[in-house]
Parts: sequence; structure tokens; C-alpha cells
Amino acid sequence: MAEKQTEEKKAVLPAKSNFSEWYNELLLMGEIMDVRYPVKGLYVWFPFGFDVRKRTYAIIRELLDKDHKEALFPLLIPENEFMKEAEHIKGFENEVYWVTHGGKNELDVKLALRPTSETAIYPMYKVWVRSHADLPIKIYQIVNTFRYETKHTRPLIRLREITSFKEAHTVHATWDDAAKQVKEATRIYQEFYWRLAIPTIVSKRPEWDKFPGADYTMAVDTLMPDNKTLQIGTAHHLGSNFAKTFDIKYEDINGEQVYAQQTCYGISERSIAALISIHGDDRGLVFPPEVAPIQVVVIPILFGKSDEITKACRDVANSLEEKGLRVTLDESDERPGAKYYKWEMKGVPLRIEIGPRDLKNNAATIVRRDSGSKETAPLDNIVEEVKRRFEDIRDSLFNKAESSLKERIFDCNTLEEVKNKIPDGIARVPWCGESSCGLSMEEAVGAGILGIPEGELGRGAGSCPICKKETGNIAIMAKTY
Ligand code: A5A
Ligand code: ZN
Repeated sequence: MAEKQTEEKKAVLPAKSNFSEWYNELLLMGEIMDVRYPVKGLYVWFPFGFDVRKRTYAIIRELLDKDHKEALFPLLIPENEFMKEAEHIKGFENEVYWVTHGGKNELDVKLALRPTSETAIYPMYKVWVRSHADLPIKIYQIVNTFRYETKHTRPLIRLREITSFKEAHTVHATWDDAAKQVKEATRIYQEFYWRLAIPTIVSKRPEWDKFPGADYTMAVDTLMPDNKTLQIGTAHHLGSNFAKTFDIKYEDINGEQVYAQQTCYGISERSIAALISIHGDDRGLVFPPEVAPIQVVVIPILFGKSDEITKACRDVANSLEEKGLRVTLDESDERPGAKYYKWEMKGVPLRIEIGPRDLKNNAATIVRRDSGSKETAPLDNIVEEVKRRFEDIRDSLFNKAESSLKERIFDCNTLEEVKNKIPDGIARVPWCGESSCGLSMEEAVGAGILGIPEGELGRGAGSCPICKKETGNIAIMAKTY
């Protein structure tokens, strides 16, 4: 008895205001990730979580497939290739896992488990790129990568095996073409995150925080419930830095050999961490319909004899399924309350209930997971009624998340103000752009400069808090994951 009680007690989701505990418990109760795998930083996708992943990655595939090609490169990178680009090595040398043995034999050439795939892909690009007519090349792959992270590891957020690393690698004739591609990459990511109803901020990372070997890095960030930002995508202009070390040249129209210009950009399962964290609530998961493994649950509300209600529920479930919707009909013996609880935890966007009174009116009750609102809808038109609400749910989730983001961005003029506001979200503060000032600012407030955001958010007027120079550039600062 005592044991049963503690077990029941364990199955209560902590309040979301207690974010860290809420997140960990939700991953288990919502059956997203099992964190009990016996290697630090490695986690297991439950089938339900993997279903969410599959639908999320179908969106990024759809967006990229318009003008990229998907390919697949090896996991193992020979040491000599890995060691070619000096900046890149410096950036990753403390994070690489090495394969040193094959069985009992020591390998002649050590093999790195890719922490990212520049050094696996670019030796092939050297062979593939011949003429200007071959360009641009736009290839992506979705693979696992390994990083021996030393910061605190967390499921979906900071992994040692990143299981869902989507990396694109493009080759262009000119620096400007590559710069355009970097812009296009952040545009694609914003569209992807819009589909997930996640608001983002795009900014140029400061010099000291750019990707190892890049000319510059653009980053896509979002703000998590605990007021820390999460970097959920990056796009890097690589210039000709890698082209020079990997000897990637093309013949231009005048017959001259020219170094190619490159970009790369990536996202990971952090996208799913953001999805779950931003939309979820005290009752569990909340999904936009597009990525919800189950989109509608139909629940009969039975009082005594119930053949008609059962039939009406089956008809509704069938007609929705015929239209390609993902439906569960819950005819189990549990009480309706227990069923609500169960499907709310799983983030099912719509619940359809049919009880005696609904049936008398030839109607159903539709309950939205995101808002809890209850509405009556005619049974004759149930497919349209459901589809209309799907669009609306995504829009409301996005608007709600965007308001929550905007409410947590604060205009500051002094570092004192920045320091006071950081615990509540993102601070905007004038910055001259000099690295020395930026580093002093970070040190003074104990938080990072994400960069100067694109658009209005990054513009204003004021003076740099360190050197006092007047500037129109506004940097954003926050605690980061
Ligand atoms: N080759 C380029 C694309 C690259 O590797 N860029 S990156 O290092 O910035 O990684 C791309 C994205 O992967 C990051 O923006 C971040 O969202 C995610 N990421 C990086 N390290 C991660 C980790 N240890 N766990 C989960 N996601 C990670
Ligand atoms: Zn300054």
C-alpha cells in the first residue's frame, strides 16, 4: 500500500513555474525521452517522442527539399582530415570522441566521431566541385553527431550524442552569394519555427562567439520559460576558409581557378526542447496540430444505455480518419475525467465529447487543449469544424508565445539596469560593437551578449556603457543555456 502511494505521488507533474523539475518529469510522463540510459548525455527516444520528432523533421525536410538535396556522409572522420582547419580544430579539440582501436588493433589513423561534418564533407566537395557550372551546391543531412560537452548535459538541450543534427553545407561562387544563402538559411529556420509556433530572434553572434572557422555566425534564439535563451539554430558564413584548407576550387568563366565560398547551417533536437517547453503547461504537453502524434481524441460520455452515443463517436472518428487526421477513439472503461487527464498530458490538440444532450442536438462538444475553451459543433460538419480549429490553434499558440517573449524583453541604458533585468528575460542595451567593450559588458553583468538582432530590435540610440561612444546599435543580453 505504502509503495503504491509513493508511486501515485510520483506521477504528478510539478507546476511549470518550477521549470527544471517540470521539464524533466514531463519528458518521462509525456513519454518523450527516457533519461535512464547509463551513459551521461545520451538519452532514449520513446516511440511517442520519436513520433513528434518525425513530424517536426518532416517540416524541415519539406522546407529544405525545395532547393537542397539530402545526402549522407560517414560518421567517422580520419584524424588528418579533421586536423586540417586550424580554427576549427581549436574550437572542437576538447569535445571530440576518438576511435583508436579496431578490435585489439590500434588504428594507424585515429578516427573522430563527427562533432559536425565539415571535415567529412569537404574532402568530397574538393572532388565534386569542378566548374562554376557545378555551383551552387546545397546539400543537407540529418544524422547523429557526438560532442563531449563539459557543461551540464540536459535531455534534448545539451547532448553528448546529438541524435537529430540537421546540417546543411552549401558551396557558392562568390562571397556575396554565400552571404545571401546565410540570410536564406535564417529565413528557412524562422519559417520552420513559425510552423512550430515558436517565436525567434535572429542576431549576428559577436566575434568571440562565432563558429570555429567561420567569417561570421547568425544565430536563431528563443526565450525559455525560465528566462534563459536557447540557441535553436545557427547559420555560418565560412568564406573561403575551408575551401583553402580542403582545396575546393572551381574554374570561373575566364578559365581561372578560384576558391569556392561556403556556408553551413544547423539545427538539432533543441527544436523539440523549445516546442515542449514553450507550449506545455501544468497539465502536460501542448502541441500544434501539425506535429501532434494524435490530433483528436473522441470520448463517449455514457449514461446507462449508450449504443447511439457509441455509434456517433465511431462515425466521427471514422470520418476524421478518412480525411487523414490522426484520431484516437477512447472507448476504455476509465471515467471521462481520467481520460481527459491522460490525453491532456499527451498534448492532443482537440477533444471531442459526445453525450446524450449533444446527440439530441446532433452536435458534439469540442474542447481545445491550448485554451481549454469548450464549444458545440454540428456533427454534420465535423471535419470542417476540426480543421478550422487546427489553424486557429497554431496561430494562438504562436501569438501567446510571442507576447510572452515580448513581455520579457527590457530596454536598458546602464549595466546596472541590465543586471537587474536579466533574471526576468532579455535586456536590450546600446553597444558600440567593439569586442573589448562587449567582453567587459558580459563580465560586468554575468550574462552573454547574443548579438545585435536583425531589424528594429537591434536599432535605437544611446551610448555604449563601457566606452560611452554614441551608437545606433542595440545588443541583446541574456542568460543562455
Ligand atoms: N556545422 C554547423 C552547422 C554547426 O555545427 N553549428 S553549431 O555548432 O552551431 O550547431 C548547430 C546547432 O546545433 C546549434 O545552433 C544548436 O542549436 C545545436 N547544438 C549544438 N550543440 C548541441 C548539443 N550538444 N546538444 C544539442 N544541440 C546542440
Ligand atoms: Zn564601446
